[in-house]
Amino acid sequence: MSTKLIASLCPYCAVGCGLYLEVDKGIAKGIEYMTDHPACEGALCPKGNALLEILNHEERLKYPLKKVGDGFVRVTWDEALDLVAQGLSRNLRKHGPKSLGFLASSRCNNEENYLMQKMARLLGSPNVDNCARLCHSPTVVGLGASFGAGAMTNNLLDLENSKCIFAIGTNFTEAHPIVSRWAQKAKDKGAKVIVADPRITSTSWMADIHLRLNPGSDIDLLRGMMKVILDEGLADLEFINSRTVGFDGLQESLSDYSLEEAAEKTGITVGEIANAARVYAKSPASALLYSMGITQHVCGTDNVKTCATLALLSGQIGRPGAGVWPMRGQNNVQGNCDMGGMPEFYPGYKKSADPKTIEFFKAGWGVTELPPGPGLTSTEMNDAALDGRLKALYIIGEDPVVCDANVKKTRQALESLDFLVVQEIFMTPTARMADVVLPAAAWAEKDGSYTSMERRVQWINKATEAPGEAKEGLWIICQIASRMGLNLPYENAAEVLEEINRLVPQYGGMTKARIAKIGGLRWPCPDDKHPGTGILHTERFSTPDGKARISAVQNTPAGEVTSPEFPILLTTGRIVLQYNSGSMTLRSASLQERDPELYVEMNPQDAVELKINAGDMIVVITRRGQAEARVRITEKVKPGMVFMPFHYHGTNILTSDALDPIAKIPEYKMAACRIESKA
Ligand SMILES: Nc1nc2c(c(=O)[nH]1)N[C@H]1C(S)=C(S)[C@@H](COP(=O)(O)OP(=O)(O)OC[C@H]3O[C@@H](n4cnc5c(=O)[nH]c(N)nc54)[C@H](O)[C@@H]3O)O[C@H]1N2
Ligand SMILES: Nc1nc2c(c(=O)[nH]1)N[C@H]1C(S)=C(S)[C@@H](COP(=O)(O)OP(=O)(O)OC[C@H]3O[C@@H](n4cnc5c(=O)[nH]c(N)nc54)[C@H](O)[C@@H]3O)O[C@H]1N2
Ligand code: SF4
Ligand SMILES: [Mo]
Repeated sequence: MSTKLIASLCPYCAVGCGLYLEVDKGIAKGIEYMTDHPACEGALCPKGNALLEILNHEERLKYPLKKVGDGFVRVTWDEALDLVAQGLSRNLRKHGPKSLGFLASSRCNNEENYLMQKMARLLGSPNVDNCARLCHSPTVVGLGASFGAGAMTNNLLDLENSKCIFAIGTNFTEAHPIVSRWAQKAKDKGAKVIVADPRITSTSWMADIHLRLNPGSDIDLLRGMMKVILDEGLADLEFINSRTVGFDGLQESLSDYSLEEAAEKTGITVGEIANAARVYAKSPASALLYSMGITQHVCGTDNVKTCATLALLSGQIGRPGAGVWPMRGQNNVQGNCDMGGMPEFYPGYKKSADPKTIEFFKAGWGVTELPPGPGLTSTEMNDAALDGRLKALYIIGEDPVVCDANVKKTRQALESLDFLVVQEIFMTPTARMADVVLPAAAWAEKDGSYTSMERRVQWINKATEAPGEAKEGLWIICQIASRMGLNLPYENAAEVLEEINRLVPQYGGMTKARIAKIGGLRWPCPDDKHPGTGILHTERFSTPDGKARISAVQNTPAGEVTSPEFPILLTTGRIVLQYNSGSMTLRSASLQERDPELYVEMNPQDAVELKINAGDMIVVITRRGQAEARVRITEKVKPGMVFMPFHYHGTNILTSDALDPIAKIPEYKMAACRIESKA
């Protein structure tokens, strides 16, 4: 038998499940479960199980393409790379380095992302961002401000030690299915589960207490819980005194806040809020899990800070089973942010606006000039393209034409660019707009490391051959860089990792040999003897003075509220069998079977009022546009609100691009809409 088993990772979500690929002559023929993988113990969710349908898909991009008229023609790599270098250089010369933008891919490995941001900055552009902008940018800045590190404080296995799991704005049973194993283990050992979500979800089915709050009222809920904790003497004063600052401000801001007010704003009862507060604060170890229901609001950063504050107030952090679990999205979004794929930070979360950072990297990279930040976020790049400040954009593995909020605007922004290059594994709606499309090797076809939501850094080796002439991202970036006169002389990912080890303190001891072992290592891992870190902030927080920041913020109203013209609240999110833009999962026949098209979930009461039947095609209309969807009538959504998954190409025509002023994340979770029968 010539079949080999090669260790790999699932390329979808940030749980970071391991698996073996059965490879024969460079082609993956099957999957073998990796039962000794610490985070997944051999389990995979349906997307992981179906990944070969994608890796071996006939529509994978195989050749470089250039736009001619409305279509594309195949070109050689030489021509494609020359075109890219010319497109970027032309604008650099004419309009300066700030006219260039770069989107790094959280589906790609650390080494590719490190090089992408390095190239951007060596060219003089501070404008590099990634999909964390649409996702956990409030975590990076909000949790970063509260604890000094914007990462999961504990780890997935440690969830088993929790006696209370408070899941707010996360539907982990669908979005991170394998996390359910750890939550279930905790539940089996007696943990109480509290879920705060406006919808009934498969996660809320797991709950002992389901707080079905009004969308956008999380700060009111959390403040209500804090009020109970303070009034009933459940605050951990010893912890507060020794390890935090800002408590007085919180006390003062809650002094005239009442539970009745919290109940009115959230739509849940005083009794439910008090009960949840008691269970959370009294349990010997409480985990607070949160995700997009918290971050994707105009008050996303404040939401995150308030979650952090609840944990601090109750002393529910820094111990086994007690901490804050931001449920990061993409397989390498944690790593992309760690590698400096954000305009606010150089690698290792060194602030781009700090002159010391610039000096550090000038020395580290051996150059005399580097652009200070913060540069443009991805959401700001759209505005900059529209008003002529941004002229050229290099996108690796992102599909903003499907995934941005208010995609009509994104389309116009991309149309107004002088030059767009997209590096992809499939022809996406975004790639279709490009001047040049570069075919990339997918995860199994290249070496490199990925950092999961629990800070777990795992190296995988190339297992299979890329289709046609598709190339590794590392090679492509270095080729473009050298054509633009930069010196990025890396032969392979291992060399890039060595530089990361030198310049990113959290990754100091993450050598290839160590992280290639099954399960890798969790950062911080400062040197090559360090065993990695399972739980952060056990003794001190990562802030300069070692203390956490308690914040006292009030709720802000949504960017868009319902009106007689748009009387229904539209919220959007995920379903288990589809993934983000669907560029991969919509191509998988087995995943496509259950939910083949865009649908909208509506409460029976609204359906009666609007004279709509299950299965009807209807039109959902917002201030930005309209989309057709098939109706599903269900109690899962409350009256007056509808839910649409965003994996199909209509939803984001509708969504609101109102931004959180700090993190610049759009408010995907709240738009006002109207529903009409299809004429
Ligand atoms: N199957 C699948 N898995 C995925 C993805 C995918 O596309 N498909 N994407 C990955 C990515 S990139 C990410 S970021 C994660 C995201 O994972 P999640 O954040 O868990 O996913 P969402 O469905 O966007 O939102 C979570 C929940 O927030 C609730 N919610 C909405 N508004 C509010 C609110 O105002 N308050 C509260 N408390 N809750 C609210 C929604 O009803 C929803 O159930 O998933 C990752 N995993
Ligand atoms: N309405 C609504 N919209 C949302 C959200 C929501 O909750 N509601 N959530 C937002 C969130 S949290 C996120 S993270 C974004 C996600 O937005 P995107 O990051 O744009 O979504 P993906 O589909 O993950 O896009 C990744 C692309 O990378 C490609 N790819 C995969 N592997 C590789 C590789 O190895 N190399 C290269 N070059 N390409 C590769 C895939 O084909 C895919 O097209 O969507 C956001 N949009
Ligand atoms: S939970 Fe996430 S990483 Fe694990 S198999 Fe499913 S999609 Fe892949
Ligand atoms: Mo995400």
